[in-house]
Amino acid sequence: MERTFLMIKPDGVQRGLIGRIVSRLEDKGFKLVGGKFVTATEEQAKRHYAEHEGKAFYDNLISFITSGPVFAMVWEGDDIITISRMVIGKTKVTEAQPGTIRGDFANHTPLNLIHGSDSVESAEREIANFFDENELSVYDKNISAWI
Ligand code: RTP
Ligand code: MG
Repeated sequence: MERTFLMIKPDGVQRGLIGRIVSRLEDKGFKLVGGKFVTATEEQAKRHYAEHEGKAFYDNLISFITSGPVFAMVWEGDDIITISRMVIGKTKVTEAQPGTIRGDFANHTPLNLIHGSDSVESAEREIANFFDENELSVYDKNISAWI
C-alpha cells in the first residue's frame, strides 16, 4: 500500500472545486487518510518545491502557493503515486487530456488546481512537511475489497 500527498492549490479552493476533485479520487477507489486546510508558509512552500529553486517560474510558484489556503491531503492505494498523477493530468494545460482533473477544469498552466507527489521519496517528504503522523487516520475501508 502506497501513500501520496495531494494538495488542492489556491485556485482549486477559490473556484470551489474541492468536492469534485475529492470525488474523482474517491471514485477511483483510493482512501483518504488525512486532509486539512492550511495556508502554507513561505518556508513550507519552499521546502515543498525545493526541486524547482532557480527556475524561471519558481518565484511566481511560491507566491501562488502561499496566496491563500490549500487543501492538503494524504491518500492511500496500490500504485497511487502513478495512478493519481494520471487522474490529475499533465502539468501544462495545453497537454492535459480531457477526462483528467487538469484537462477538464484548468485553462492556464501555473494554475493547474492540484499537486501530486511524483515518487515515494517525494511523497514521504511532502507528507512530513504538512502533516504530523497523528493527523493521519488508520482505518479499514470495506469497499476496497470490491474494486
Ligand atoms: P505539481 O508538482 O504541482 O504536482 O505539478 P507537476 O509535478 O505536474 O509539475 P512540476 O514540473 O513539478 O511543476 C510544479 C508546478 O509549477 C508550475 N509550473 N509552471 N510556467 C511554467 O512553465 C510552469 N511549469 C511548472 C505549475 O503550477 C506546476 O504544477
Ligand atoms: Mg511536481
